[in-house]
Amino acid sequence: MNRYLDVKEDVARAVAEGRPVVALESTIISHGMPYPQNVETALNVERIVREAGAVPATIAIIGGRLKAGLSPEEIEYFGKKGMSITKASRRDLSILCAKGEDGATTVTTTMMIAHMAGIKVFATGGIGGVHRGAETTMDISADLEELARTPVVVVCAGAKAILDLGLTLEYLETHGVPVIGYGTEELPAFYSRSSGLKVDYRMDSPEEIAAAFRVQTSLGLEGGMLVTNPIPEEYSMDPAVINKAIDEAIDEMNRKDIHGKECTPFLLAKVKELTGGDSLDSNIQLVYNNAGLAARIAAAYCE
Ligand code: PSU
Ligand code: MN
Repeated sequence: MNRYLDVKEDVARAVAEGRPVVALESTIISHGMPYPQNVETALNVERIVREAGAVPATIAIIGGRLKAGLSPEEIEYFGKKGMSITKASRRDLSILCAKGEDGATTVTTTMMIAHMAGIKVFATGGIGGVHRGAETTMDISADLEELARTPVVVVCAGAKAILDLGLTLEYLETHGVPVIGYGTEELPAFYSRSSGLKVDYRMDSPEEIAAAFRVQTSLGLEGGMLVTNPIPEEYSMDPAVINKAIDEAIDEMNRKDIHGKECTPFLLAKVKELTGGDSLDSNIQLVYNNAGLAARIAAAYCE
């Protein structure tokens, strides 16, 4: 057993008995949403996963321990500390463990810790990707590398147009990551149901996705699978409104010379500010939608 890993008791039992478990990330709590909506959302997501018959495992680093499964008090702690917690990517993991510090796990580190704990399915909002202008900044999220190397199914609502979605798909193709559209042929763009770009495969049931992932792991292929689940119609937003806010946010980011790991949290917060409460509400609803689908995929995988 990994000496840095703490698997919460109900999570460990479910994994050992081959019952469905869904991993959830903590950067979405600390850096993705404001307090107290972040805590409320994180707790609701856990409830949705439970109601769908799976065990939720919110993942984080606390005092240098890799945690697969948090208590409600620990979720509250992450939500309250917010952006003052270190946003932990692959390169931060060993340092935070050695120093005994806290870290909020991104898609990258959540996949890593989920895999260490034997969890196959992970639900989030949006993934990181190739940033606009990456041809000069080389800002490409470590999330894409992790999808290429770690065998976990990641369920998201596509990616925000703060990224270059076309280049993100190209990168995933190069690295052999299948991109599945759940009930759609088009890549969802987080706040809206389509980016106008095509996914690799459309699948219409959790069973179909679980079967494909089972083959992928049986073959011993490296890497995960990206399931993109469009935001429910009633919560989707006008792409023109969102895109205007994104363009403004990127302009301000460049003017302020923000770069590296600060880019994504800055853009997320700015877009939220520019679009008012609407975008936060949509964001919350799409996470709930992804949690339910992830639980059904995890259940189908365990059949
Ligand atoms: N995109 C979102 N919401 C988020 C993130 C991305 O719409 O909360 C977070 C996730 O934790 C993701 C991380 O893994 O940002 C990517 O950061 P970066 O671009 O620095 O790799
Ligand atoms: Mn980056």
